[in-house]
Amino acid sequence: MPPSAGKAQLFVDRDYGGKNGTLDVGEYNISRLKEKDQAGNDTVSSLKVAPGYAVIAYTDANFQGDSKEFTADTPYVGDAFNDKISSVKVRAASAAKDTEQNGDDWFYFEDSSSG
Ligand SMILES: [Ca+2]
Repeated sequence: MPPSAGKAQLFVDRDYGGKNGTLDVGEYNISRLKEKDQAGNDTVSSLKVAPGYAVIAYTDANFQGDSKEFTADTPYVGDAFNDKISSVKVRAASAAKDTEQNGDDWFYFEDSSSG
């Protein structure tokens, strides 16, 4: 199931439960998102990511501390990040790779139908 809106959705409880907030592409300090019915600082336990996008979660504000990239729906973010996420970045998952390839995607194309 994709996020209900936006490109990512953060949930306070495991298995996509409890209060939650949706995010579009961007960089967020979670403390600034703290509103009723949204996921607050140091509360996130699960998250959803729209296909083709990535969430990079940080244990501290301003994208500091430990970080982990999530590129798929995650029913539990893991002990290292549970109730510790304080800032997140949401971006297209292919953005970094596209930059590295510098427009040379053509040469990586393979026709799988030819065996
Ligand atoms: Ca939680």
